[in-house]
Amino acid sequence: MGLLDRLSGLLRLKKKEVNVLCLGLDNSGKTTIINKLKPSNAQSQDIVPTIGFSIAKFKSSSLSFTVFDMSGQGRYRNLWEHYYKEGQAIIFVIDSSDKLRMVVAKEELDTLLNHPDIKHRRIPILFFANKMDLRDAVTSVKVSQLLCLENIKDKPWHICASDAIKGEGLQEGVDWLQEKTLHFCKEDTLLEMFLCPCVAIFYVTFTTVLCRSNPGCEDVTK
Ligand SMILES: Nc1nc2c(ncn2[C@@H]2O[C@H](COP(=O)(O)OP(=O)(O)OP(=O)(O)O)[C@@H](O)[C@H]2O)c(=O)[nH]1
Ligand SMILES: [Mg+2]
Repeated sequence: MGLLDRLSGLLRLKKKEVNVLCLGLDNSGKTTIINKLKPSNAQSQDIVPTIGFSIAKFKSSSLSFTVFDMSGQGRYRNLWEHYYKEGQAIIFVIDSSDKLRMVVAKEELDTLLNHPDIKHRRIPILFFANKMDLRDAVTSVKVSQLLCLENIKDKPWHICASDAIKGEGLQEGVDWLQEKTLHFCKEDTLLEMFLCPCVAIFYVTFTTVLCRSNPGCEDVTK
């Protein structure tokens, strides 16, 4: 990110950008959810299974999200870890009606949580217990129990029941994600607000001292 971008971010002229990883088994509804979060004129009418991954963008009131929509198919899941370092937040989607594969979803979640690029970070994780409209769907409380979410102690997490086709439950999730991500951005901003003047003072002092010790030099700070 360039200096101008950072300055406009600090002055709130531009929405802060956040990279989000969207993970979960194939057919859980990741792409449908992300599509629904885009403005209606940017939404696609035709959702097809994701090959590899795709990048999408959507905005909330204060943030601009860049989403890495990863394919959940078994043969592509080994791609996920290559993007863990980039991610500042995670959306993990579960098909609440797919009881048979809930154990596979839990295995993938456990592998994610134990990965060295994720394990020691307080990265926020938003879970969507999706497909709530289907008759076989279990409640979000049950999904939470089946995935043992209460064992996640070192990361902020939240689970929302959703119906991605109708768009129900998505806004609640994005509001939570925004609040948690802004919390981390504020820490960054405070650091930047402290560091920027320090770097400027150091630069001026350093160039002044350098010029004084070199009589032929024009004082660049004037
Ligand atoms: N009934 C119902 N169907 C849904 C819901 N969300 C998604 N679907 C359907 O589930 C299917 C898979 O949705 P996708 O969004 O492609 O799933 P995905 O998780 O992106 O799948 P991969 O890209 O293969 O990893 C599509 O037919 C969607 O229409 C939902 O909340 N309710
Ligand atoms: Mg997809």
